[in-house]
Amino acid sequence: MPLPVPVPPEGVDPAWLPPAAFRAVGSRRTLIRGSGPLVETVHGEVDDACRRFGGRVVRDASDDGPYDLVLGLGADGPELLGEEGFTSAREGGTTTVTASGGRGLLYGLFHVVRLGEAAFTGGPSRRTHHPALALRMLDHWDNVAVHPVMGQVERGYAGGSLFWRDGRARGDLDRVRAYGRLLAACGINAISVNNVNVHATEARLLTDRVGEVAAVAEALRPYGVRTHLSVSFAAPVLLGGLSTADPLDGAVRSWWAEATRRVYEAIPDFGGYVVKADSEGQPGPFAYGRSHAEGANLLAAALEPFGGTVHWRAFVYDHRQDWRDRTTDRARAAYDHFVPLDGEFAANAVLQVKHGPMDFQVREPVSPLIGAVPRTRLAVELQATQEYTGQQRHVCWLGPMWSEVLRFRHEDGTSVGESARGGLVAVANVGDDPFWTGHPLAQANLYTFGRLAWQPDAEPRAVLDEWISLSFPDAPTRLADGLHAVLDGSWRTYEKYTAPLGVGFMVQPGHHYGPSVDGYEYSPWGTYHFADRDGIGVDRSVASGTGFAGQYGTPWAGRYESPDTCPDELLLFFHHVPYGHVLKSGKTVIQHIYDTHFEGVEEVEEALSVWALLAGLVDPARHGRVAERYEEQLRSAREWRDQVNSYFFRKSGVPDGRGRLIH
Ligand code: GCW
Repeated sequence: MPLPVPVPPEGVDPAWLPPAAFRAVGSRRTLIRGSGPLVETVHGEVDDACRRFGGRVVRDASDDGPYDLVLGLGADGPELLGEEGFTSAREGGTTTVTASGGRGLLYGLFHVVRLGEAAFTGGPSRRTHHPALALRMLDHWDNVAVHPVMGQVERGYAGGSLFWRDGRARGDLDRVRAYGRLLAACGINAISVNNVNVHATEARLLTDRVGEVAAVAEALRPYGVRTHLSVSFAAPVLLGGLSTADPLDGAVRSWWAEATRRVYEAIPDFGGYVVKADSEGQPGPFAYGRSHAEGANLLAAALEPFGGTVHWRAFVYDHRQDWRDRTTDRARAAYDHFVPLDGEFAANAVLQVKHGPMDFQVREPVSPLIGAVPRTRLAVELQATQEYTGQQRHVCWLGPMWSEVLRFRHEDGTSVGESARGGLVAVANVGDDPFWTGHPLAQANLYTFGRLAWQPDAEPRAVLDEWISLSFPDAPTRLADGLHAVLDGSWRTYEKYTAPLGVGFMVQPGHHYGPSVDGYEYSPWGTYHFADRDGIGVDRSVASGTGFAGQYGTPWAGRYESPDTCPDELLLFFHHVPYGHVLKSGKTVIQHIYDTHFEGVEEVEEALSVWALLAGLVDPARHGRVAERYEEQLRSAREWRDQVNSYFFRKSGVPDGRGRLIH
């Protein structure tokens, strides 16, 4: 029986799957071959499209066509295709998608949907598609119970959670089903459903409340999305009443084995655990004098009989640092903790590393840990939720940043995308907001993440084109151009009016929105810029600084070591330089700060007026929401400009070379 297409509740935005995106498929004759749950999903999709657009769908034909589209499970080189790959071919007027697994067929259907009419034209062709990375995952930092400081979703800017409200499962699974469908359409195949900071209520999802997770898993399964759970390393103590959570303790091992067996009883295709241990106050193996490999392997052993994976986060650093202590450098921490453990992790343990060494700033170098653990399965973690990039009140399309990260090559020539054998993960940016992502244009980040996880070397602008043509199926060129105009450069614009040259932070402490140049300067978090009257930046060189630059191989260690060879955009991440230091651009650091801050605001003004001209081409609700957020972005960008420029003018006493007003 074809599975009916999930209908999101009234008023919820269709995002990149509006009915019109299915016109090309829905107006044709389609044959579907094969059986299995995901084939029913595919059938349901095509059926729904045909009802709208007048086409016809036949299952396992006795009737012999001709067909415009054949979607089938089959032995078309399945050994090459795996569970998720597919071939697409065109021959004699028929487009054929063949996959050896249900997920592959589903991805093949969405491939045809993306191509639209183009899928049904042109001469003979044949292409094989498979994802570069087997795991393409979103981590939800959703709390089950509302946290007094962090709310329902930690660092969430899109309303409440899709799964939980006020301490319990929300139950409206139609929305979750519709979510799974959106995820499948951009290639995402896994999510974790709760915050990595596991509080008391959330901890119980592992045991007596696992049924609530099972319900979410069931809603997502028809779209090929597997469910994972964040767990507390202290669960044996918190939930099992044991006196220890020591990973080498026999009772602890049995407790995890039994708890995990029960999870699989409830969720047979459960993906595994995500763990934040010994990080920002979460419990971990250090309390027992054990290593993080011993900690991770404990959970890996419990998951192994069922084919599950533990995602062990590498975000381990001293968050109670004394700002006076110049010997501790937070940027070094992940590498220092985990490189010595390379080779010690179980085969089903994945080390999940943030893409930069600090914490999702608008500009950071690539984490040196990513290139330094060849014997460890590694996942790279990005942040789609815009904690430090405007909190979904500012437009900041992260495609170009992520693409730079994924294409970066460490010494052995392997790109970050290739190193991420354990998958690509993003912290989710969605919630129960009618537009899913708070800012309607932030949907582009979610879509882009999925597509880059499928193909890390994809051209981000081409991905944006896909997002535009799916989300706005009848877009005139003027709309597509306008969307590119406001999105393409938005990350660089955001960078211009916020913290300069890779120095990071300068945000208001706690909630991290808006400027506060010294907000974290004397805090315990290890995030300092060291500005004084003469200069700014963090000396992370080997010669005179913290030695962080030496964690890279060739050529990066050498390049980052000297201010003469360090790329401008990372200069203040690696060096403390005088305000008069001349950048490769030919400008002094201080003049660069002034210029970029003025430019950043001008670019927001420009984007705002481009957006205004698109009224009438975008539906009024969406247009209005974006217009409203632009007003706030502009207000905030001006605040950033004026605070940053005034701060550095007052510190340095150097006037703006162009004589503009600085307060
Ligand atoms: O970026 C920081 C956030 C925390 C988050 C932490 C992490 C979930 O400010 O809110 O905690 O990173 O990645 O664990």
